[in-house]
Amino acid sequence: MELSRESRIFVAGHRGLVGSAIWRELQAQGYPNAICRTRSELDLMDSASVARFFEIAKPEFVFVAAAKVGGILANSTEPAAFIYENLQIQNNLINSAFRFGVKKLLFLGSSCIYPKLAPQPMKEEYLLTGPLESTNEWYAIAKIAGIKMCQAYRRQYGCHFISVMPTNLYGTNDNYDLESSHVLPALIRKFHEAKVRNDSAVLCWGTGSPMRELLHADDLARACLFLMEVYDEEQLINVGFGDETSIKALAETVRRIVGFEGEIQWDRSKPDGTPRKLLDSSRLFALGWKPRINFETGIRMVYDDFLKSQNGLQEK
Ligand code: GFB
Repeated sequence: MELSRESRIFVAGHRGLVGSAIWRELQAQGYPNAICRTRSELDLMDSASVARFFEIAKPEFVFVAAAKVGGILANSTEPAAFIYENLQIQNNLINSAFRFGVKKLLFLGSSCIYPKLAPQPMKEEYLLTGPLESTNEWYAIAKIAGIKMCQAYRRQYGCHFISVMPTNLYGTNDNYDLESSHVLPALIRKFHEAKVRNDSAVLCWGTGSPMRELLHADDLARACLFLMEVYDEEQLINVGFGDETSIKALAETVRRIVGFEGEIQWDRSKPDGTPRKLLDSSRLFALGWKPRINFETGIRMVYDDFLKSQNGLQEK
């Protein structure tokens, strides 16, 4: 079951935040037969194309990092796209992995699969014990279906399919579109542009009181490779940082790192979302894995990347 240097490893979604981090980690660790396909080469929404790809490329290990993702606003305004595209992509990948004898598949979910008011920190067994957060229930239902697909294929066909639940993520190749992004890239862009324009204030969403746990995607990628090697259970497994921050404190940290001197204002017409979602990652930590990138270092890394990519940034 173990990965070898010769293994054919398919990273679905290799251009996204998570997939690109997994791809870089595979390159860094030296897997010459890692496989990727762009959207124009392989439409993951199309089951026949996905099946044909598996038949020909014969991947042995699969990371399911392809998904339609977005922040709190995109999730609440595009419910149909979030549920349909995610179900379609993951069904195609998981079923083809079964049909064409993939040795092991790792499905990536999200911490929003847990009930909105789950006890904190959230343990894996809290799945399906209460109502979901309404802003992202469509995405969460698709991700829960993915977990259940992996469990069902494992039970009925003995497939080695595992599910990994990351906390809120940030890192290289993030989405900086202010309507559809997650909070950290949005804050980096807002504070940077406000500094350049010499604005007196930046408007952030909600009340600033929600708590979020943030993990750098490079840490998640290392965890995914680690779990692909060592984990083979039906139960999903959490991947978090182990600590959380308020959105207000996050905004203040980004303001300091960017060097913006104006004030922070809060737009209370925008949703707060879940009050807290701290993962209990003790099962992962007990296996011997720990994150390496702390919050301050991670935000500095992301701001550096943002500055480097400034010229290519599409204005919205
Ligand atoms: O990261 P985010 O969009 O998603 O928002 P969630 C986190 C918090 O930051 C919310 C606040 O309380 C937002 O109101 N926030 C403040 C902002 N200013 C901004 C801003 O300028 N932009 C954004 N986007 N937020 C997502 C889910 O929930 O978490 C997804 O929608 C997924 O399904 C992801 O599960 C991990 O953390 O609330």
